[in-house]
Amino acid sequence: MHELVERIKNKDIRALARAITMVENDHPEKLALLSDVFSLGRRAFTVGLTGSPGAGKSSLVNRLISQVRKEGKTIAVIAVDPTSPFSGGALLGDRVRMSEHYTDPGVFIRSMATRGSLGGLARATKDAVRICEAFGFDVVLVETVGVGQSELDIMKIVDTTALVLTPNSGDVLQVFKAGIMEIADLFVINKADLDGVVKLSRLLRELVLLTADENRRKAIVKTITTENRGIDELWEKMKEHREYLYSTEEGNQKRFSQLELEVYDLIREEIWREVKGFIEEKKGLEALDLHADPYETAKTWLAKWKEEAFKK
Ligand SMILES: Nc1nc2c(ncn2[C@@H]2O[C@H](COP(=O)(O)OP(=O)(O)OP(=O)(O)O)[C@@H](O)[C@H]2O)c(=O)[nH]1
Ligand SMILES: [Mg+2]
Repeated sequence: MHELVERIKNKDIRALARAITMVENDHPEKLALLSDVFSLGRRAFTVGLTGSPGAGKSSLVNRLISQVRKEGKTIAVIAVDPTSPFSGGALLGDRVRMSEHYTDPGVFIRSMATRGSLGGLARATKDAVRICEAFGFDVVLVETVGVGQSELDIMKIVDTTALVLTPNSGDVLQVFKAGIMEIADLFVINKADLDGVVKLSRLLRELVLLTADENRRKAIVKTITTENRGIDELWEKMKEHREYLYSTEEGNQKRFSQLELEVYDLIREEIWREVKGFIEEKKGLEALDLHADPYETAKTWLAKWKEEAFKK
């Protein structure tokens, strides 16, 4: 077994941090490491929180950490910022928001940034979640800012995805965005102390009814993090969703699609790595001029790579 995984197994927090850096940076040993990580067979309850910038995700995470700790469980938090190439920097505010937990050995908080991982940020995040699971955390929580593709990716990564909305913003429109109703397993109306709660929750309820399958209606929970309200209910609903995943056919179906997607993602990443390596080795694109046909070029190099690959 990989030396680092041995250390992770024995709850070495520095090994944990080091392994996450390796997946973030696409270290050549990444896949071997992850395979060992997976073979430990440790699983956690994985939860995603996504929503617009400033919706209160980190404040919710902070409260959820307390909730989980109250139950005597350990928790890892991965904060993903798809807008920042640096891990750590954007999290300065969060350090303040979650400061009470930084000295708790049952809590691990880590930020991730884009930094050009081959499989993309979603892939690196999934790997980081796996590493946290291998360490033995009971709960792994991923916070990701809902911009662009990232909020749709989160559903591939975790068991339970909560979409955080607020009543005072353009968030009402958020729910009409393609795919949003589908990715969210439950909805959080945070900042429920502000005006507009009634309107937003009515709209959400209608949408939930419209899109509900027969067996499960998605929960809507109101929270006010500043007053620590609604957090216990939110945590209950999250756990209920997990129950559903592990006890019903539809839940199983969702887990199966996640697995399938992951296998395809890994294959795509691996093939891309190989083909790119092959082209670079042959300095294939260096002679390209600006009028080159990208379709033809891609086809030609794929064919060359295939020919070589079959010879092996
Ligand atoms: N009134 C009110 N303000 C809140 C509530 N929850 C969070 N806030 C405030 O909203 C602001 C943003 O909170 P964050 O927790 O940083 O939000 P976030 O979604 O993590 O933000 P990003 O990570 O930057 O996308 C802060 O000033 C919080 O104090 C709430 O329930 N009510
Ligand atoms: Mg945040």
